[in-house]
Amino acid sequence: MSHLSYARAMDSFQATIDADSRIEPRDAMPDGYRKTLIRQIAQHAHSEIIGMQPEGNWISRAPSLRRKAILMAKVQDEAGHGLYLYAAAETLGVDRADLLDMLHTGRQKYSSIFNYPTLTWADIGAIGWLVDGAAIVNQVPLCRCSYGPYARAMVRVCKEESFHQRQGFEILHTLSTGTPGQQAMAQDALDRWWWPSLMMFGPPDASSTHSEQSMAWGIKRHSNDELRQRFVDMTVPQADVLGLRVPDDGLVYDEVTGHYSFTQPDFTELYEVVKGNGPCNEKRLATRVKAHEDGAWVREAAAAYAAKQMERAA
Ligand code: FAQ
Repeated sequence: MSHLSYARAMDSFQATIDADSRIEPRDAMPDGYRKTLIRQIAQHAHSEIIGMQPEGNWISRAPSLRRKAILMAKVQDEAGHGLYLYAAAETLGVDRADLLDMLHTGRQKYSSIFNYPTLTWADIGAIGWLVDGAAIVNQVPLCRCSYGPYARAMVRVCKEESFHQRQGFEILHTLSTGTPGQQAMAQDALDRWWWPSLMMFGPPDASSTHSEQSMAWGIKRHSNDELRQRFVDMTVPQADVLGLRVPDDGLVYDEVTGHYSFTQPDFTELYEVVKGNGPCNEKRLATRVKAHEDGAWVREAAAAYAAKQMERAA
């Protein structure tokens, strides 16, 4: 592309962003915009499929057939979200096999939250309520992301996350209105999942390397701290309904602003988990790599079948 046509293409990109319209796969876009989207969408897709593990671990131990059926459907939804997201990333010119390879070799990240263990059944409630709750707060604005395929994928994902959040709340509601032992189990799950859930929103704004540029490009619509605040404001009243105590002595509701002030999570823990030093990082990655290797014959069979079909059609 000549200098002049490149400059025109970039003007057209900027005009689309300024008009708050959508960029589509065939539109010209700056390299940085493409790279940022590939990074974020891939990390998001990886999170969805790694995120199947902490809950999948409880499918065989769910306390009733009804709970088992619901949990299986939820975990299956997460796999589906991964597929929509890998498909959205592929519209940017990358191959999902390469993205998976980057996940498996630690060159691309996935969400810190999935490196914590699910110790009791109440953790399944806490994941649905808090983790899917945080995912909704983060992802609803992504439905307005400037990149069309990502924004459209988010619409369906958010609808499903909404069901997931309610099922988690309902599990905890059952436990928190149950026996003293069940109530204690629900409280313990909230105590352990509260801080990692706040970390899901990423580093504080002052340390967020990508936020400013991503917001200028309309990829992110709100900063990490804005979304973290929104999550706290939404979740604390729900904890009250459950009769559970959010484990933060610094939590105060401000009548004037209409927001809660709250204690920030320990961000050194977030950085450590992201570096690979969380309680389950090694296990999650090893399980994922094994699943990929065990599934090689399925990919090979599908490719052989497709080749045979093409040969016949020719
Ligand atoms: N974990 O400059 P920023 C789900 C990295 S929901 C790991 O602020 P950015 C549903 C970040 O990549 C979870 N890494 O970055 C579900 C960057 O690293 P890099 C997935 C983190 O991108 C529920 C560096 O730190 N959701 O799966 C984390 O502007 C239940 C600097 O940070 C999404 O991915 C973290 N928590 O903002 C599934 C949503 N935070 O690449 C199963 C889409 C930050 O420079 C069960 N993503 N980092 O080396 C986003 O909205 C953004 O990417 C943020 C980070 C907000 C996560």
